[in-house]
Amino acid sequence: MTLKLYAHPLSSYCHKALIAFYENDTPFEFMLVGDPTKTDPKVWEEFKALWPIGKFPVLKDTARDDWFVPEATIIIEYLAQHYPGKVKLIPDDPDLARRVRMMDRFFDNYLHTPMQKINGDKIRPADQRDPFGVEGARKMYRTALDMLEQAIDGKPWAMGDAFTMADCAAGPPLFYGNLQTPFEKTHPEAHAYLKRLMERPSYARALKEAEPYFNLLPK
Ligand SMILES: N[C@@H](CCC(=O)N[C@@H](CS)C(=O)NCC(=O)O)C(=O)O
Repeated sequence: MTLKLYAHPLSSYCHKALIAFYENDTPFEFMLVGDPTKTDPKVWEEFKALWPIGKFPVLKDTARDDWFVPEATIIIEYLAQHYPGKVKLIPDDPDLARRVRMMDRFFDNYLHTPMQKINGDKIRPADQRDPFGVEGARKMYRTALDMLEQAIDGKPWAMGDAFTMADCAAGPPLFYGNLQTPFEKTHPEAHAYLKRLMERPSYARALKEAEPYFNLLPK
């Protein structure tokens, strides 16, 4: 297989990249990392050599001199450029593309980062928790959700009728954020959007693959 994706099925940023793969049925090999009991040590070494930062997903393209591509957004950009499919996750129009990238940053920075902070704090030892940081993360998540509630305004997807990279970015932090603090009652539009995302076959598939690992989620 030409494309190798170093990823874990439970990881929210891997979901973002997986949605892009599944939207266009792009073939790839899933290289499991991040599970000490199941990760092949050779795969882990390969992954750490590629990207010592140690965060997944990371893509390796063996058809292009083993180019490696870290960061979910950049992986989606790479697929759009080198392995385009029927669903154009980055529009051709430069202004539309810039708006998609802006929404991608919005979802990553103001929903995804706070969601990770809140979850990450739960698995810290009790004496190393960061209530001040978590409080800030909750406020940021809530502000971004308020903005999304207004912005989505009955649109099927973040940018309107077209499903784009912005929707790949939106699904995971909304899904995990809603598990932390359900928002169906407080943010019905954002919740209906999450439901559409979860029913979309690409994200439904990524979630199905994550199911066996849900027991590992911090309570
Ligand atoms: N900026 C990265 C973030 C990736 C990230 O945070 N990945 C998490 C999983 S969702 C991870 O690798 N966690 C493992 C670790 O930090 O050791 C991206 O956009 O892909």
